[in-house]
Amino acid sequence: MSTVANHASARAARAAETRIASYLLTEYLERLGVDVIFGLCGHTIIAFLDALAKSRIRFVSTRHEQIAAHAADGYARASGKTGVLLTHLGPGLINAATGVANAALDSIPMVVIAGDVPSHYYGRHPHQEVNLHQDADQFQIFRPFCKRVYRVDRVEDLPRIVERAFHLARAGRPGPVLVDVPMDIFSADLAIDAFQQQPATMARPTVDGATVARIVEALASAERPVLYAGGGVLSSRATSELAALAEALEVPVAHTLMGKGCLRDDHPLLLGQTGFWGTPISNDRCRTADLIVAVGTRLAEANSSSWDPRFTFSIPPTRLIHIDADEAEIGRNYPTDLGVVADAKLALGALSAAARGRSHRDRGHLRDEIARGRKAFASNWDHQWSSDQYPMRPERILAELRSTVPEDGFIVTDVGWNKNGVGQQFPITVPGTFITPSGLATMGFGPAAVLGVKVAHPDRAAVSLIGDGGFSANPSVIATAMEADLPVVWLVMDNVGFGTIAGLETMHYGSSFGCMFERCGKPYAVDYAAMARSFGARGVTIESAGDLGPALREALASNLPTVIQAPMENAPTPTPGHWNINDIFRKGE
Ligand SMILES: Cc1ncc(C[n+]2csc(CCOP(=O)(O)OP(=O)(O)O)c2C)c(N)n1
Repeated sequence: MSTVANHASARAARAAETRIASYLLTEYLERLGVDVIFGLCGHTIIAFLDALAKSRIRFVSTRHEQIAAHAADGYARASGKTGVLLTHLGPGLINAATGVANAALDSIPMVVIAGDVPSHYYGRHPHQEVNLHQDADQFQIFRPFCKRVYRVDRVEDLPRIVERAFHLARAGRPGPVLVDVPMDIFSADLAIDAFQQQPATMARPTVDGATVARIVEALASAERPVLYAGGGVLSSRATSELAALAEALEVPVAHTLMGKGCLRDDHPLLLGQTGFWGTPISNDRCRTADLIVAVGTRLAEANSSSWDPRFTFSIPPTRLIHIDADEAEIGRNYPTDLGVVADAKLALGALSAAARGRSHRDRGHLRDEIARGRKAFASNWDHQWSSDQYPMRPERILAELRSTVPEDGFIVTDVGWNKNGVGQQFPITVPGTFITPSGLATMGFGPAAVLGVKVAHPDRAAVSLIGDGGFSANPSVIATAMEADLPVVWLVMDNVGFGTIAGLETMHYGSSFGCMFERCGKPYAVDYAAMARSFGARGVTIESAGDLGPALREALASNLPTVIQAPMENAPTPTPGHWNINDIFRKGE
């Protein structure tokens, strides 16, 4: 036989050779560098689970799909990789929706693989399908918050769709992509070489030389410029470029909640967070700036004091230059002098290189003003760092956390005093160590996301700082931490209620109806520490303020997941900015 004929027959033999799609899929995921998948089983995905069991990929099984989604989200934030989530259809998919939407609104790359009803039951409304008014359409539930929702109708499409999903999750502005797989497709035969194409290596968009020169000139000649950093600065790992630019032109840096950690907390040019839960010096400097260069931010409501020009940003007359990966964000809330679609790291790198050694306008006593402004605000609460009060002051809880968790340890918050207080008052010195839900602000994020953070960095401390409301929303995180052997710490700030909302209701209506935990008219306290012990984990109840430091040290040194329950006064976080909801509430008879 000729060589040509030999090759042709070998090709034909290969084409005829098939394997079950699930096995080819897990091998492809391995080649993409996926090392962990978070999820929860169901009959639609056990064929894939069988393949997963035979692969090198770790599977972290949770007791609720929202937990799996937040854990995949936390893993993506801490590792810089794409988080992967596996869910069953119907109830599983819907349970996951909150977690996936949370990741979407914080621009976290994620691929969701969901099982679906068998493709041959199209239109017959089989078991657990969400149908009634549409046929075979349940994957559309994810449409408003996913970059793409794919349903795989033929097994031959699976390789191309999975490749597209991993490409799109990271390209441009990152976010989740859904791959919905009818369960028969997982078990169908597919040519062994079907999974060929890898997602393209992407060069990220940068800024052209003329625009770089224009921005640097604008910053250097402005009288009161501010650099405003959002989460995009951290996710693109651009913090050293930001510091270099700020230092070269002596420009102060303000940041969003997601941007916290963009400069070391003790950096003399750091103003702090803006907005409702921001700091006065940051709000004042932004409001009175003649130029703001905003990078990797949506200029979202909470950090912009509901866009009310009296509090955080007054644009115009302030001129705004906005650099973002997503062109849709530019000009959304403020008239913008110059919009630049670029990767934050490349943009800040180019700007800092052009700014190096360049002269700039005299900044007067800028550093002294910042130091004075920060100190004056801190004097409202820094005396509470050593408060012996019990139930504890929240500030004392932060102080104990800072003195026990290593600088490179992760602080993962939820919503409530924990998020607002840490964003405003907690010193972060290592970029990326503060992880928080910002856009959707989902209660229940913190206790679950910390699991993914620990999977990404098993050798670093990971503490979830949460309220008792957020923690009790889904305490089965303890079971997952035990099963997956993830020695994380949950520090529960226990004020026996949904404290932040109770405070808001009390302020406007003089009552906290529906916000506190009560039984027969009395506070209903739950022993979360005992609950943790019932899972086989460690559980510690703090009985005096002085107990917390040692308890944290022991928890971090132990190799077991630990719940620390710290009874806490429901004291509000200071709100130097504004939130328009406070103008909306009206009290009737
Ligand atoms: C899923 C979800 N439901 C409701 C809310 C509204 N919400 C914001 S803060 C909060 C209270 C959180 O209570 P807790 O976890 O105890 O923290 P605390 O406010 O007491 O510090 C609630 C219910 C939310 N953000 N997410």
